[in-house]
Amino acid sequence: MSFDTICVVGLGYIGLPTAAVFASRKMKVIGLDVNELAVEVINRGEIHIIEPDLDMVVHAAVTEGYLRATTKAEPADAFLIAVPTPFKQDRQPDLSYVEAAVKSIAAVLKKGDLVILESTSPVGATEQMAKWLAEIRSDLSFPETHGEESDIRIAHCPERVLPGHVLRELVQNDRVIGGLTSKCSERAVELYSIFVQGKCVVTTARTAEMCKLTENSFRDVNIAFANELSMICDKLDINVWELIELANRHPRVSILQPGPGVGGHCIAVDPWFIVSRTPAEAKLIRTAREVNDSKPIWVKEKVKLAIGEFLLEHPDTTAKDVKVACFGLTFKPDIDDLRESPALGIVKEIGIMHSGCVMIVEPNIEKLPTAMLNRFSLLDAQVALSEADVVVMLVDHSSFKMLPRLNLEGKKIVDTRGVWNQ
Ligand code: SAJ
Repeated sequence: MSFDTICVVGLGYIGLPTAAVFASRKMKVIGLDVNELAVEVINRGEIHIIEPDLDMVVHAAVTEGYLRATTKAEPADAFLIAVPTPFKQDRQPDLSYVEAAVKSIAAVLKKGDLVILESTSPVGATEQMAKWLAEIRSDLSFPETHGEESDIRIAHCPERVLPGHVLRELVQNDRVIGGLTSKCSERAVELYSIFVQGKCVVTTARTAEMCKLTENSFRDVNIAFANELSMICDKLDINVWELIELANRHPRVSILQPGPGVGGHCIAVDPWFIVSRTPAEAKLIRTAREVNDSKPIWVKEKVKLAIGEFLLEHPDTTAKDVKVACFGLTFKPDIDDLRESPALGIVKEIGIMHSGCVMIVEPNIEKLPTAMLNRFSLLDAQVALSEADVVVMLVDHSSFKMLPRLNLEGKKIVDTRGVWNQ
């Protein structure tokens, strides 16, 4: 049985591109979201998030009539849940958005439907999702009680796309598909085969959940290693960028790059889902999180030292006169996303710690968040460089790498990304 209508619940950074890609394959797609504004924007053929080329794909999908957004659940043959899964204050996973999403579709479910959890989730979340549905729809049977004969098929298929490359990676990446039964997996493979060119690899739901958490924890641990090296090298007066470049010449060594800390919505969150389930065992994963979380504080201290050194070298100057220029606010290079950005946190801290002028250079945004307007000014790179006494490099945007080094002479430099490492 093929799919007639697909419903994507949650039209954010994952849900909207996924909905648009299904629609681009001429599938009838309903996008369900609680955000009325987002629904309105999408139904105009526009987008409310930033992702290269997504505007064109959504525009085509909406104008051709394949994609429609709504705030009210409608019947479909497959439901993909792509809502946020943050953690709570105590770093325990917060599944309240998944619960709300599942409850919003429960009433329209019918025999034969497939429900997929795409959101990154702690181990056991897919089983929990099935339980929530079963509690509401006791007239339907679910895999936990009816196995392969269940009315509703349930699977976990974590998204794995890299922000900035979502449309390409959605199609090309392999997918890990963990059904609660084999038939659940088979049905989910059928669904993703509509657009996925990579392999759809089948496993259990728990393994699929752990697989996604493992991928992001692997990256977090490796970035923590690089960040720890950067702090060690700073103490030992060694250029960490040169060190990594040299060590990576070994055929079996591939160290990642240090930075101001780890940002984004996934890598700084997902490892805690493992720690929360197995706190006694997940020692390395927890420590890596702590190392990466401590890096912005270390950077702030470096800036404080740099300001102090500048003052020592310029005895006639007071702290109020020292101008600091911060390069980059986003959570990684060449994007415009400020959410969970260590650079943003560091800049705000500098604004509190330092009494003088703090300039910001961020070529990927047009204006600063309103709350920052009073304290900071957004300037062109050349202007900020010529004015600054202390230069803080926080994000290695491509355009920053082209800045002439000559302009740095006489300035104190804190380079967290190795852009000026020579
Ligand atoms: N970072 C470093 N040094 C590095 C690499 C990254 O400091 O060498 C920093 C970045 O600057 C950024 C943070 O880590 O602040 C995360 O950036 P990222 O590019 O590593 O990852 P995300 O958060 O954009 O996307 C990750 C990806 N996961 C992996 O690469 C294992 C993506 O494939 C996932 O789909 C995504 O998380 C997600 O949604 O889970």
